[in-house]
Amino acid sequence: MADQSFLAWPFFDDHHQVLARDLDTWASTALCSLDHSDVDALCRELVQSLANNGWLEYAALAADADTDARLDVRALCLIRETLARHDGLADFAFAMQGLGSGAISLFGNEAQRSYLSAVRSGKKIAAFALSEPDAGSDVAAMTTTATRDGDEFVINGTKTWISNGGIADFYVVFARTDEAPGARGISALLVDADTPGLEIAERIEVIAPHPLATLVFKNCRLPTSSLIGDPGSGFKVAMATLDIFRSTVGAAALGFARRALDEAVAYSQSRAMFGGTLADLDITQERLAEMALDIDASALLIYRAAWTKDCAADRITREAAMAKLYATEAAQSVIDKAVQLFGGMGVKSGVKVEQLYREIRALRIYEGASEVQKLIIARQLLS
Ligand code: COS
Repeated sequence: MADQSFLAWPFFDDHHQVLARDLDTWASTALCSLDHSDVDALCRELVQSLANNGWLEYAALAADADTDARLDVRALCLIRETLARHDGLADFAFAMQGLGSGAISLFGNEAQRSYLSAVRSGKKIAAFALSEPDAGSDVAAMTTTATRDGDEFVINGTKTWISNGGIADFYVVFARTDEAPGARGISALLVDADTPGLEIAERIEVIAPHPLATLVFKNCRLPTSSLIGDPGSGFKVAMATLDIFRSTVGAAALGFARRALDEAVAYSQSRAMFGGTLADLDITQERLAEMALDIDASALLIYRAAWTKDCAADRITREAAMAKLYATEAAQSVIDKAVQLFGGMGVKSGVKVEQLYREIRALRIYEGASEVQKLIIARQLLS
């Protein structure tokens, strides 16, 4: 079992410690021999299995939650860290239920909140549709429009890199409603996947396979009741959602890194070399020490951000940016070191560290690339 001594840190309440241990026990059997040959089918199965075992109750608020109820960011991070350590697609399935419904948890009205029950029970798969071919890091440059026509919105435009695209039952779509130029003229809309005018234009294959697509909207009509939050507040809805889920991306990276370290420790102790084992070599010990240090530093930043959101501050833009930036970059380095320790075995298809090497890469890009996180941190320093 991976090191869980960090659960004694003062960031956590008793229920967090129980949650992390119970999930680890469940994941050790439920996620140990998954068949990844059909990712769409496996993703649907994982959503159902995560729901049946109660884990999705952390991904979205209850439909009838009190108005002051909040997502438990420490729990979200612990769950992503633990799932990522066992299986990247299980982490993905959990995370996207949360990110895809985050705007509804945070800003949804009573009717929209019924979707939260379906997300928690695995009956609906959620997706978050923000990025566009020419607007990824620069969200305010989006060109998809939602034009008011009587008591309807008409959406036209393209969204891309949409996780769960193709299998989602609904999308939270950000589109220009033009109350003002730039960031103040964007709104968030709840769009059912079967709405006429919404099409999956392309399924995108990536190095760590998961459902991903480009969506095209052609005169896609929605009732005005699809608006999530106030008209023109979409940029803030997106940023507030990302404030929560960015720390959890760091947590997933941490889970991948912990798994890489576990694999590296076990392999180096069993691999015979120069009359001893790989672990006897000073250079190996130096590598392992660097990996352990990076992991603890990442964990401290992630759980600092999560604790701050849960207990001390409404906005954690800087803390979340630091946690995501550091943990994803550090995990890439930890995993690369693990691959190097494995030698040729490290690049053999299907070996765990080879999978981790592919899985970590996108985390330095999505939900705000490392460069965007640096921009956010610097802006706060200079403001
Ligand atoms: N929470 C609430 N409001 C926020 C916020 C946050 N975390 N961050 C910014 N805002 C508000 C600002 O206060 C500002 O409001 P006012 O106009 O009332 O002052 C408004 O939103 C615009 O903010 P800003 O001027 O900083 O916006 P920019 O267009 O300069 O963009 C970055 C800032 C680059 C940080 C933003 O576009 C971003 O995060 N980009 C990455 C997006 C991303 O993660 N893409 C991946 C898609 S998901 S896979």
